[in-house]
Amino acid sequence: MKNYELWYTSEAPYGNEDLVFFAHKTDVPDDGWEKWSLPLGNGYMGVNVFGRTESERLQITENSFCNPNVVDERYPGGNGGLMNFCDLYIDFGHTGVKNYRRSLSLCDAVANTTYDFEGVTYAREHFTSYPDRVFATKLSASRAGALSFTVRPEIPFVAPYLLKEGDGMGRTGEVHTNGNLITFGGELEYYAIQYEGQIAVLAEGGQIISHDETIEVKNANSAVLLVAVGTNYQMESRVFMERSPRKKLAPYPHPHARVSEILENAQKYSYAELRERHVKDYFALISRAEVDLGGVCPNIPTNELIESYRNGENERYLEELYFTYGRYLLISSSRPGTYPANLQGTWCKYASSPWSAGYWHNINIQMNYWPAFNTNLHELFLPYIEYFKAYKPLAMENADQYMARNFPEKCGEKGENGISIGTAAWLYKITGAPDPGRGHSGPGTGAFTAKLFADYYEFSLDEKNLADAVYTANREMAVFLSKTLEEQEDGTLLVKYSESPEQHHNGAYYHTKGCAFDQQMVYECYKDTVWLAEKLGINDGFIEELRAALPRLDPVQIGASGQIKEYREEEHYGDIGEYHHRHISHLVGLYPGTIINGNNKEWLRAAEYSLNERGDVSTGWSTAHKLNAWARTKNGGRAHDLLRRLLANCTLPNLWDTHPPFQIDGNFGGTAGIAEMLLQSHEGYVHVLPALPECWRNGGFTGLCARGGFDVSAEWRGGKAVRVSVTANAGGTLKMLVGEERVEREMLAGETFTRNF
Ligand code: FUC
Repeated sequence: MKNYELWYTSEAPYGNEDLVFFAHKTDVPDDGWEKWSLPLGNGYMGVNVFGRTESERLQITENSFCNPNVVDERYPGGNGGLMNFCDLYIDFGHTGVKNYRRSLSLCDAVANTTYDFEGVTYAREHFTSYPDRVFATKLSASRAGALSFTVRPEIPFVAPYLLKEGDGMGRTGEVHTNGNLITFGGELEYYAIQYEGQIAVLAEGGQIISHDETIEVKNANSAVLLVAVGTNYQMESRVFMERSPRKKLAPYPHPHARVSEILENAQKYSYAELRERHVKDYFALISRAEVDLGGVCPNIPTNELIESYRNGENERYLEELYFTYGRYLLISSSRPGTYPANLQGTWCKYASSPWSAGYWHNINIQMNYWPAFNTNLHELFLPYIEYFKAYKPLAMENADQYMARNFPEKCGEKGENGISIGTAAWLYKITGAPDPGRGHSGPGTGAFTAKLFADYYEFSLDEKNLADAVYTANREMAVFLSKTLEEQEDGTLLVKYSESPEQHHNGAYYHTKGCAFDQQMVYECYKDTVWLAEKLGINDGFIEELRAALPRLDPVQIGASGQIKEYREEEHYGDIGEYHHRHISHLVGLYPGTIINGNNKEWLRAAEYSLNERGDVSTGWSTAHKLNAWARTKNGGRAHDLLRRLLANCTLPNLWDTHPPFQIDGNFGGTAGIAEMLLQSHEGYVHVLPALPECWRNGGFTGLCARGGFDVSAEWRGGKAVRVSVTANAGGTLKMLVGEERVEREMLAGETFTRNF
């Protein structure tokens, strides 16, 4: 692996440091945290490292630490949601330091800060370990006995209420010390979340002095801090089904015992062993896939690297780095046994995060998982599968209620109406499809989610989760959607209450029947359900019904301008809705769906027309969606235009994507998009280098994934593949297109086939 590293010559600055509520429509970022801090994470927690020398700030997030999302007139878009768990300060009092450098290595997921102060070189190293569930920091100094500091956790936002008196969203918190251990914790009132964190301070040489709320280390040679955190949250159905907020977690034990156990277990290892266990675990994932565009690591800090990219320099290296970083961020925020990655991954410094750091289901959560499939990180989707299993009973109840209210004539018995998944969701509740005229995103959002499951299976061939997760998600969604359809006079079946996500017309959300988004998503869901049923040998009346309905969905219509119509009632592009709206919901059949593909050139041309009219100028995630869409049209040049925009305009100095504000979906969508330019497999064959831009003259990749369980590596020169290597994880027929050449081959499970071209 090349040396992929983010690095800087100064610490994360102060700037709106006290920002508590992110007024996300006013673009007032917390400079230090949002733009310059470096994120670590193991799924259990996220840590932002500021690299400061006077007083280091290590800001810790735990994903279940949420208030509800409430609408408050002062903060448009709602307020609440995920909250900062703790700020861990380490006071050194070092000012005016020299030879400063801080970095985050993507090769081993370790952050470092080094500098000279009064003739001594100080070094800090940090990582979050998935196998041992702790955040670890090692502090050292070049001169024996020169290391002195104070560890000072601060529990932010401790107050009897969050927004206004009596709002029920208060927080308690206390810090205690005992020998070399600091314990902090309390309750987040609304859901009665009990939380605790423990910090073990281990010093080599010198003295450890504990005060009421801090621990001082004096004249040590080196020291190690180990941090474990937890809450009493458990991702179980009863949490979603229990209506009373304070009872949701009532049966679950206080996290004290578990946090203590984690910290005790971690202390059985030396720091070097913990580090080794962490690196081994992380490297196994990050090294599975790599993209080499011929980039050469320049000796300039990452913020300058982005600047230079804007001027047309160091482009290939930053693109490779960005690809690797997207995979790094997903590994850091979504591991088996933890929670899914939210809108900000797993990083939140606020009392109230932008869009509550929720799971938003009309594009954002889907985008988070796109790179899991094509960049060889399949198991990182498992947290979402577990989340789905937990919220499913509520999704069924949502479907029952939606049907009873809006389609009484079609409403089945309780539990017979499938599942409904609306846009907004958190670890404590999910919403269903909106009632007629009330929401901004049609019932297709649920199928958009089911698509993740189908993709997960097509890439991973994980038979274990096929029947009760992948198939269930699709079939139950198909059941719900089938009841939302209304038969038209010409026999077409249209979603009766339909919205193209967040599209506006004349200043209001536009409500209609059978918009492209809903029709395409229903189509994809039916198609996937039928295919999965065939895999499982299921062929019942309902599957027959879906087969018969597919040709009547009319999901793609071409309008008078040559566009894919977003609305059936539109004639020319832009007749209805915002011309340059950020969502490209009418093109979900192009990506991540597959119905608009190269087998129907007319549709593909129409999709290109719509993409061009929508324009390239947009927010982070939207740019990433367009990048993937252009890759699917196999236009590498246009796909690269979008990648360039993403990096030049929507990327912060710490390489986080910005909407603005920071949203992680753009990072994930961008990473998936780079892979999509290099390898595709949605047209019944593996297409190697389908959308290679001219500026990627020579290069290679390893370990990208194609549907059917194929891992692919390739090298190209002068824009042409010279060598392709495919491993068939499950065996089967490999059909492949390389340049103009079609290759077909029967393969055994585990077999690797390599060919020069
Ligand atoms: C969708 C988008 C918004 C924002 C929000 C979190 O609703 O339309 O732009 O990204 O998610």
